[in-house]
Amino acid sequence: MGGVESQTLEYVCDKTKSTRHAILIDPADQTPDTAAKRAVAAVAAGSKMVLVGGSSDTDMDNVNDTVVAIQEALELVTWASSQDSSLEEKTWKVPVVLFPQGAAALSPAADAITFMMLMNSKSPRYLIEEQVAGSLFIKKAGISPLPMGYIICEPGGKAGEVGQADLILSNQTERISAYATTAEYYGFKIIYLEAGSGAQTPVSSELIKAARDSCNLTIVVGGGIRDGETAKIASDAGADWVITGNLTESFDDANALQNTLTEFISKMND
Ligand code: 1GP
Repeated sequence: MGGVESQTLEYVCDKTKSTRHAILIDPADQTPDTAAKRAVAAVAAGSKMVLVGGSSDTDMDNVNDTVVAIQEALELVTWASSQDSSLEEKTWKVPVVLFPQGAAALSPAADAITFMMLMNSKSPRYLIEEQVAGSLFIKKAGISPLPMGYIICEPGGKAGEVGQADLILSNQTERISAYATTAEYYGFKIIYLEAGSGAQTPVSSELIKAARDSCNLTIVVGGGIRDGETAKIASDAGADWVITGNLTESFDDANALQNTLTEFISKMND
């Protein structure tokens, strides 16, 4: 792996940072233009990464159009801030990372990809087959792979259904410890504890704590987190990253989204 390729991994796994926020943009739910406006508003609020993906209805076209629109919008504001000494240029330099449904929904314009094994899937397709199918595309495009164990917890939502996950129940702390340890032994750098997009209840703090105590990996938590207080519970339990998808998509007005996310991030790190 070359220097440029590993930069995003170092950035994502930087242990000196307090819990960071990332938004998830689902190309199946919004136009590229809307996605780009939401990404700029989120980064202005302090989000540190933009994930692009979804568990259904994404393909090469809508994923690529969305990634390109977000990259162009962030480049434009970076350029604008470089022309204005009162604005900090580096604030805008956040990675745009694929969070893919599978090998058929990728974009060469992304900085990196969560190269993941859905560890508690019952299907070989999500354990290894999609990864093999996408690997050479990723290599050729020069997208940085972020080695990640993806673990779906109850209620699991669409990701759990599509991925045929044997869900981790909220009190199965020993089981999540075993998955976290396995992820570390496999050499993954990140684990993503997922409750499913739109989940009524997020991943329990018991599960996050048990994972935190079992490994030194970067822990990403998402699914059903809609406010800063809930994000703080995840942060206190040991999450390095908190992801929100639906929260971002509920806003059409970029200023309102920016204000809401600014408050969210401030409460999360309170
Ligand atoms: C889904 O964890 C993410 O993969 C985000 O979930 O849409 O509920 O924020 P929400």
